[in-house]
Amino acid sequence: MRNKEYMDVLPEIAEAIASNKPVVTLESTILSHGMPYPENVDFAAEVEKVVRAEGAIPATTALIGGRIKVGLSPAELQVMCKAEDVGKVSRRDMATYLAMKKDGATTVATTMICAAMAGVKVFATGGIGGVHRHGEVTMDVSADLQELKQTPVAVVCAGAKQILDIGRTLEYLETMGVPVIGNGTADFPAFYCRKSGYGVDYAAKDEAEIAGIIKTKWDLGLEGGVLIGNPIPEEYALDFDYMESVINEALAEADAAGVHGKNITPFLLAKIKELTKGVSFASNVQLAYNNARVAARIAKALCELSA
Ligand code: PSU
Ligand code: MN
Repeated sequence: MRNKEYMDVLPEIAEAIASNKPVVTLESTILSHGMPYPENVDFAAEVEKVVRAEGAIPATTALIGGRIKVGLSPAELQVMCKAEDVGKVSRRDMATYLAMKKDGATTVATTMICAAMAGVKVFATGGIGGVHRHGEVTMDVSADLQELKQTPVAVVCAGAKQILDIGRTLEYLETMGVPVIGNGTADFPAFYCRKSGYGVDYAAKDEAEIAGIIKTKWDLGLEGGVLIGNPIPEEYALDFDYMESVINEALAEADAAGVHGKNITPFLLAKIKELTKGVSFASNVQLAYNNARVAARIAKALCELSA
């Protein structure tokens, strides 16, 4: 494979990977299409600090000027946050964006691909994509789920937003053989809410246990990733029924506007922001910091296990 020819890894990250030091990958779609500018600039800097405070190295990924970037400079982070002419790149878009030298933000699926190519094993995000409501009719199933089946990266998330059919999302992951582990919880979280009403496969007591499961899966030669559901801190959690009403309104607006395909998730995220008048943004930021912290601890524990 010649994928390294397309990739720039920041020296600090390359050195850490080569010497078994903890690295945590972060995605850029959350910046370009999930958060408003300029608030996302502070978030982008702060989430990297959270990873460093735990003794790990942050590696935000993006496609810029025909190159896969693993680790962004402050100027490149700014490009992703401003998001002027920055597309949303999932697995199917990757080759086109690189060949056409278009700038693109990486989704969970694409960030996993970039991480695996670079040799990074742990990734922190906000929420994953999944089976959309009525997905059994529309066949709108995020490529994130297929990626978890095939690409060996552990993804720490706060579950999935109620914009999705969480039950079917978990069914899909079960079929694909993806372990769904709760960090100190038996409930798969629902992003703004600590519980979705659906269980995880195993409620791990801490990051060391999670690292043990990840290592064992890969030692066995089982392909693909591991999904870790890490609930939003109690003090930032929002009411489930309130979010349900907001999301139903957002879904009705999407329906009326005829939005579909790759635009539906960004459309719904923007609507939720608008309808909750920014309350949801504070929660979104805090859950992402919390995921970055836990991902850094898992990355450290994995390094210790393979030392
Ligand atoms: N869900 C969120 N916030 C996000 C996303 C999803 O709560 O920012 C982004 C992630 O990058 C995820 C992508 O990988 O949307 C999924 O998009 P789609 O449903 O089109 O696969
Ligand atoms: Mn989709």
